[in-house]
Amino acid sequence: MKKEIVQRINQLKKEKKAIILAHYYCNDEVQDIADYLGDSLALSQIAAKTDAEIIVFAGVHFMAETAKILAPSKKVLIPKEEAGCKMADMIDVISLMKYKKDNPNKKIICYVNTTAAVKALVDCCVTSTNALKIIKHYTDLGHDILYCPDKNLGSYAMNQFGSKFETWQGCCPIHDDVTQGDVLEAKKLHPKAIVVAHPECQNSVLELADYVGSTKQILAYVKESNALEFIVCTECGILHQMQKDCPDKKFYMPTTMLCEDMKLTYLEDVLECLEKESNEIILDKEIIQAAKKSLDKMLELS
Ligand code: CIZ
Ligand code: SF4
Repeated sequence: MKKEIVQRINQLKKEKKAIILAHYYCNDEVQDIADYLGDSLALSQIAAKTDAEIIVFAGVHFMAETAKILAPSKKVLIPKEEAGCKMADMIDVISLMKYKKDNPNKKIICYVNTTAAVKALVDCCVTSTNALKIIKHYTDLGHDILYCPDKNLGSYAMNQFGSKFETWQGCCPIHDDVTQGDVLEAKKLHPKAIVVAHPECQNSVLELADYVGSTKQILAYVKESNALEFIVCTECGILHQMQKDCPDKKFYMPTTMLCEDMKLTYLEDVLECLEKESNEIILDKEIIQAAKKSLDKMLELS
């Protein structure tokens, strides 16, 4: 059955000049049929460069929106329209506009895990791969900044640089729910394991980590490391690629760390989306233009 779905997807991809992009946090079966697998930024950059006419973005809404902003002339589809991001939902346009009015001198730096409308209001975007570098760029220039919406990544950056700035009080509940106790427990069970963590985790967890980085950076670190066992503190979907890259290494999670939104998409949904060309991402031209400025600024600084 699944085999037939894959065949049909491949046939439609050819007929319609379509490509499928999937995030590392997606269900394994979706990762396996993707033309490109990556983090949200790498995938959006692929979207911008491809000559495909249709892009099916298997991931959550903000990721597909980012692809649309960088590739506005392409048809960008998301298999499951309701796939959102709990962190992106923690900041909205009205609250951010009010903040800007009350703090007219702040430079506002925002994580890519935000809606296009929020990106349209900020000075620069960042991803987990380039956040430290870009935040440092602004603080070194003496700017007073707001980092939004992830308080954990914000305070991680402050700890790294010994600087102080304001952060929005948002977070990713999947990463934020892991406690230092959970990691200590996992370390007790696997004393030889190296701890790798995503900066969306609480700082008390990051303090225990041997390596902190984005999904892409964690994958590269684990591949190159001589260690054979790892405690992985990020969304569990990453294990699929890790196990493929390193079949002889062992990976443990401190808790389940599963993002339900990232797991909404199955092969059937990708097929239906391709067949019907449904759930197209439509954004206002003005929003695309303004949000693209913040993304371009990020690309310039990273
Ligand atoms: O930007 C991304 O793709 C996310 C959400 C995680 C990461 O670290 O790559
Ligand atoms: Fe959003 Fe967290 Fe899910 Fe990533 S893992 S999509 S940040 S809720």
